[in-house]
Amino acid sequence: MRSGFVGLVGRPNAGKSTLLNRLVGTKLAIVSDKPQTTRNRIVGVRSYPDGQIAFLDTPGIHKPLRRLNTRMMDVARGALREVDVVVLVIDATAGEGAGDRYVRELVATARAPVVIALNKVDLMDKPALLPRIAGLADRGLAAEIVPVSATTGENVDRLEAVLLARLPEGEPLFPEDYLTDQPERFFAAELVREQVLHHTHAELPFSTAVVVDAFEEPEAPGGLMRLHCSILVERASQKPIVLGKGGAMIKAIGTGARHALEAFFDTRVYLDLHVKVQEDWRDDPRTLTEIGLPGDERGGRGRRRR
Ligand SMILES: Nc1nc2c(ncn2[C@@H]2O[C@H](COP(=O)(O)OP(=O)(O)O)[C@@H](O)[C@H]2O)c(=O)[nH]1
Ligand SMILES: [Mg+2]
Repeated sequence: MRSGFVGLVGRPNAGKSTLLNRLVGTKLAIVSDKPQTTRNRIVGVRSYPDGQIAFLDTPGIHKPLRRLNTRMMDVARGALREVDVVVLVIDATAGEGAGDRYVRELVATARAPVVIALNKVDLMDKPALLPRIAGLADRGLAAEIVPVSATTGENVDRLEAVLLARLPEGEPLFPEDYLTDQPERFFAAELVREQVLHHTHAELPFSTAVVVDAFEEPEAPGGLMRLHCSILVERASQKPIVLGKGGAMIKAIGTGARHALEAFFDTRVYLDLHVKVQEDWRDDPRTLTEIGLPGDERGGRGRRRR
């Protein structure tokens, strides 16, 4: 048996979260076409007949301007340090930019072996893929390069085999049916935030957060889960945008989120949403801790497993 931690890192929008969901077979991480969707470290455990992998999804690597982004980068850097294998997820359809060099420099600091998952190959002509792989191989950053599609699942089994082979020998670290260490209210907030991202544009996706004010589990199976959330915005002018004309936008967000929550928790859900203006929450340590990004005010990073 082999077992250990595998970190999914890379540029924003490379498909790390889509890949995590594909790998664990459950939607643990929300996905959007906007960069910086993932803010936290999300663990997803998958058990195989010959081992177990704990995957760590991480925020995309970018230049941090706000305290929120600094903490997101702490999460990504922390993952690089604590995993047994690093998966550098690269969008095969995206051209190389300055940001990629930054990612390579950061990944080069990891002591763990690096495997490149060259993602989104479903969008590529196969002939165009070969020079891309050759170019990446020339850099010598990765022990192996595996072209995959997180969306279709193409070649993901090959990636899993490559990763398992590189993990240390050992018994599984978690029970066989273990999935994640994030609390349910985290997923609740994320599913609401996914709808906010889906329905908003421009600045709003970056300047919104979702905070769970109250979370009541159903008293009996099939009962009603009650969830009260605040959608934080940074400026008073953003509130009417999230509410929409006659409340149409918040209604659409609520309906979409309720369906997602009911599917995720497999129960009926009562969802109450409020939009709250909280200036500069992105730089407020308390709010950041509340949304699962603890920092120095707690005297170190929380949530470490090992
Ligand atoms: N066509 C295609 N789209 C993908 C693939 N993987 C991710 N995407 C899309 O790329 C966008 C960013 O995905 P996400 O998983 O949120 O990226 P992350 O920021 O790296 O976590 C979303 O619109 C995904 O649907 C893939 O393999 N093929
Ligand atoms: Mg993500």
